[in-house]
Amino acid sequence: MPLLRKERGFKSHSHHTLLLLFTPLVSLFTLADPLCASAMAVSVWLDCDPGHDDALAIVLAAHSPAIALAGVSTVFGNQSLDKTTRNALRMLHAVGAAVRVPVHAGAAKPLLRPPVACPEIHGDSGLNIHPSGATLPDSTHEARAHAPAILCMAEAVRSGSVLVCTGALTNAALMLSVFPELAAPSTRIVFMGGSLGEGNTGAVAEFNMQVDPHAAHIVLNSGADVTMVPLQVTHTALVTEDVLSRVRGGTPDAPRTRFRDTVANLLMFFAATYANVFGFHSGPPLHDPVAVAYVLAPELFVTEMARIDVECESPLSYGQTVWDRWKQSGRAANVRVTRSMDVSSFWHLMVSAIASADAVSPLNVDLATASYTEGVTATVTRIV
Ligand SMILES: [Ca+2]
Repeated sequence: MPLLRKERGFKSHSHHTLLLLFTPLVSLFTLADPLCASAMAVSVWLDCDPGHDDALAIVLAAHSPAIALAGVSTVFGNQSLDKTTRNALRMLHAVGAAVRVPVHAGAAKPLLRPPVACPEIHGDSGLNIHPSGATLPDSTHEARAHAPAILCMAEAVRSGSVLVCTGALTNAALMLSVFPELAAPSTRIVFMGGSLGEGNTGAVAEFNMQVDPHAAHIVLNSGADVTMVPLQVTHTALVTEDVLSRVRGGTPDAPRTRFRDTVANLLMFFAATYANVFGFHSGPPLHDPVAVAYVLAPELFVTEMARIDVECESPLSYGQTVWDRWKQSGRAANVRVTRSMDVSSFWHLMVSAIASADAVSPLNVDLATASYTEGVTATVTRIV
């Protein structure tokens, strides 16, 4: 039996192949007939801490025809909860999804450890933009406050949504603890985080795991169907100059829009901090959309069932995802770990989603002279 296998995933390969071939066509159906698109889409609840790579995860989740984005919840992490919530609202506004996708503010601090933030990578706002770019405007919408985030998240999961986590696992751990009936294989959780080797916040710990290792422990030992997207995979999704060019429109004479320009300038800020802090000079790794891409197109990934435990106590290595590669512990596998992905196809999905968002973004509309309705193709403002 081979150690590695191609993932069969949540839907058939033939559907995905058709989807790739006819993405522009399907995008039209999304606008013209939401029921047509939703009939074939996987429902996703995105739990995030935007964050530059979370921002692109929002683009991918909100603008992939094969995903129906049921809701977004936020967590402390890249910045304080207030800031990550504001950033989620700003990105959903920018992609023209502020009305159809509700935002819920979740946990402001880890279960046990003191809260942290990551301004050295994401800036004071959590979503700083390159100085050459325009400011990302605030949304006119606010986070929903009628019920706790984990209650709404649980309702979505109960209805079949896949929970995609791109920040600390605090909200997911709280949901599984408060609603223990969801700690079962029918609950599907895909998270960006962990490492099978070196870390990015310390020698061996990845940031999302290190900031709340106790939450990660709860999720990994919950009995849910858990998939981990570790650094070894996300570090293959580098925002190269070629990727940046495609984000801007693909060709030198492609129409530049405020939306594309904003996304490019967010990525340029991210590129600068990753170059300064980690020495990534070929472009920063766009971690979080990779977890969304796994739900969208699992056939692009090679996966392996594995035993993963989280170190919660050691001052030297807390947050380390300890990978029992050679099954020395004798304990059962508890996590599906992605080991590699088709990087070219990942960028095809990401760039297609950016094009879809660009078509309806209110950032492309001069609101002083034109009206704007969410989901309707925007009048593009070209930047010269
Ligand atoms: Ca994140």
